[in-house]
Amino acid sequence: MSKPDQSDLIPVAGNGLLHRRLFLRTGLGAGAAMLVAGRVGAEPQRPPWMRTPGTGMGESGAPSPFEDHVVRAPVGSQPGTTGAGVSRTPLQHLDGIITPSRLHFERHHSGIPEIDPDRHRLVIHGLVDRPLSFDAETLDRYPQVSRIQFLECSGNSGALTAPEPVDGNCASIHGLISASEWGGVPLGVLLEEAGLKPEGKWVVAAGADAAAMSRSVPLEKILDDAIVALYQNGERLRPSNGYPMRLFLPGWEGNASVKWLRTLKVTDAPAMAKDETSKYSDLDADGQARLFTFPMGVKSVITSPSPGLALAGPGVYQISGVAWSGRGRIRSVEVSADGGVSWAEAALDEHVLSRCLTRFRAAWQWDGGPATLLSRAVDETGAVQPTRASAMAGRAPESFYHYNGMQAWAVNPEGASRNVYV
Ligand SMILES: Nc1nc2c(c(=O)[nH]1)N[C@H]1C(S)=C(S)[C@@H](COP(=O)(O)O)O[C@H]1N2
Ligand SMILES: [Mo]
Repeated sequence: MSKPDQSDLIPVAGNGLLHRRLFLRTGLGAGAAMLVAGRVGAEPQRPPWMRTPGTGMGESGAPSPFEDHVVRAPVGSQPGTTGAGVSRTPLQHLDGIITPSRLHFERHHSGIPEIDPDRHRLVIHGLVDRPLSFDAETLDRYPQVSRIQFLECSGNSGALTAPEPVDGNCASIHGLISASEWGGVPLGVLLEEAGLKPEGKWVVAAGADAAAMSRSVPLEKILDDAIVALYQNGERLRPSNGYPMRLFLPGWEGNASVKWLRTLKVTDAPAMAKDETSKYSDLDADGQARLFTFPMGVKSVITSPSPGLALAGPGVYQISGVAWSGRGRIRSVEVSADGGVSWAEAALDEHVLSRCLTRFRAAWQWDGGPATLLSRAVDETGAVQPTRASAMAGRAPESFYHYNGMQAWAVNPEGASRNVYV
């Protein structure tokens, strides 16, 4: 077996960051694994589970019981309610770019309706020639597309707008983002069938939940890439994510992707619904509120190491995380181990998709001393993820939607990380 090439261990940025080629090589001679593996003297003993046949097949799979800590958490609802709140994706326990459906974050305004698909209809009306009604079975007969893309609540990462750093982890601070393969019917196809009137400029989407949550969406977006999603990671949508159908607007704030989609009304102006006026709008320091901030900004977060995942001791580690942008593909991600003084370019995994999570990795030789880890993403439009200071500039103190500043994790000599501001 070949030894790790010592030239790979030469730091390329401060406090131990190594060249990303440690992750770009595969096969014999890929040194990174050999730097951390334990040595053995002989062939290992057969473990007990090899001595009797295993359990049988089942109709539905479940994760290993040894993985039962990998759940959506924290889960919380407004006082006095059970269904007006969120549950968060445990980003710190996941790898790759797809969120398992059972771990997709949830944001409900009035709980999950129990919808019988045979009794659910999507109605398209308003400024159209022919109002139309569709059930899920009918929609299955239309052309369908697949989009592997993220969905992010615009309240995600808003905890970082607090004046003092909160004691949180990846899930509690950034867990309102998930990525799935969404399958469904392009909305342009359905609107064409209904016949758009020339005065139509907006589409007001409303859900079949008790909140009847509604949002206004400009017609250009609807005709560009919006779908009525029916499938999530190959199976029907989960009830929590909109079963049997939801609006899916790639790259745009999650709130506008109306779940349990019931009506689409073509109008000449936005409806000024609760969730586009009093909520999900951005208050500036001068008292002006900005409405309709649709695309989510370029952002990234290091998921490992992160709070709750302690380093075992000095040595070589993989820094890993996710980056995304509502405006297209991720172009590059840089990481810093010295609080942003110096930066090293991270390696990106193979799948770099538009408006999707992109996985990045960097090699880091931790000397056991204090370190502050940061990541900074750049998207294909050239937009650079801002520092916390510039992300906060001009915001009213109580404004917390659409925050995309950099996350800093301080690693202490015990190997534990915590949220800090730099
Ligand atoms: N009908 C309806 N649609 C809805 C919501 C809702 O409460 N009701 N929540 C919105 C918000 S704020 C977000 S962030 C996303 C969350 O989608 P998810 O629960 O599938 O993650 O759905 C949006 N669509
Ligand atoms: Mo949201």
